Amino acid sequence: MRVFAMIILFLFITGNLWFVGNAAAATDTAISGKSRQGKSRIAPETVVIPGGTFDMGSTSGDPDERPVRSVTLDPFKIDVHEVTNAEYQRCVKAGICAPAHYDDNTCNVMTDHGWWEGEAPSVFKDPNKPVVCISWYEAKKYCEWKQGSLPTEAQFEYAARAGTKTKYYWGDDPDKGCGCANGADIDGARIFETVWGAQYPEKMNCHDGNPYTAPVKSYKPNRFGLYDMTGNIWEWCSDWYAPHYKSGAPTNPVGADTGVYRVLRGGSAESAPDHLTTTFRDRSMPHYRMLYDGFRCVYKP
Ligand SMILES: [Ca+2]
Ligand SMILES: [Ca+2]
Repeated sequence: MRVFAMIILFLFITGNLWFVGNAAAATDTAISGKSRQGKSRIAPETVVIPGGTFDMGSTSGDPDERPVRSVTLDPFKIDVHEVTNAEYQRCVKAGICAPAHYDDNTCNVMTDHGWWEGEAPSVFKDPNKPVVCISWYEAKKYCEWKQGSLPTEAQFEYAARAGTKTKYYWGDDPDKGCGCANGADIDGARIFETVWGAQYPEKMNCHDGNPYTAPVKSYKPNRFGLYDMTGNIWEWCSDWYAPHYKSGAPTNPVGADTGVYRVLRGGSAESAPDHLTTTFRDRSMPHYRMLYDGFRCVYKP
């Protein structure tokens, strides 16, 4: 399921970055890009999500999105955007967090030899972009430093839906998502076709402006005012992954009691539309670090 990341990163590393097109990304010029000092101008922000009951999962998605069940959540507070490189660096400077693993050959990137643990391209290190190459343990430590925690999978889906019942927070049509999310789009397809001579199999048929990660808050927020709950980077959740949900109507569910993988949610810049839905579930081993995996935190309101 990480094939798109493999392809895109291969093209980047081999110097085939000729991305054009920036038609639809709703970039806020007030917050995008670096300052002259190269520091982030994006402030940490949170929003309180009201408690409520919603139908979690999907009958039209993958089998692990079932059974659809009625979930009730207490109110919680959540980061408005993904944790940025600049924010994470503050935890590093405080002596709490280990540096993001961009250059120590412990992050999984792609070269012409395939997936291996190598150095992350510099395009991922912008202070306003989400921190990646972070294990689940490292994400958890950051959130605890912030006196929060990683979101549960139920909290993430509830926050991502923001009251909607459609596949995406903007509706059911992935081709209308390019102002709303950084996913696999036409430009990713163009890069792919140029080098590989084949059709990019699945994509949003529009231009989202970013073949790699984008600065946080580059796209429209959902109804809760949250950015990039769909796309840009996958986000670690606190739950162990299980191949199906427990049935019933739980309140504040926390996932499986134990497992091998931790849940990742939301899809990323390398994700095809089927992986960008509000219900799609990805997973990874908690010690694993990937170029498109990051996180945000939740807090008590
Ligand atoms: Ca994209
Ligand atoms: Ca995201």
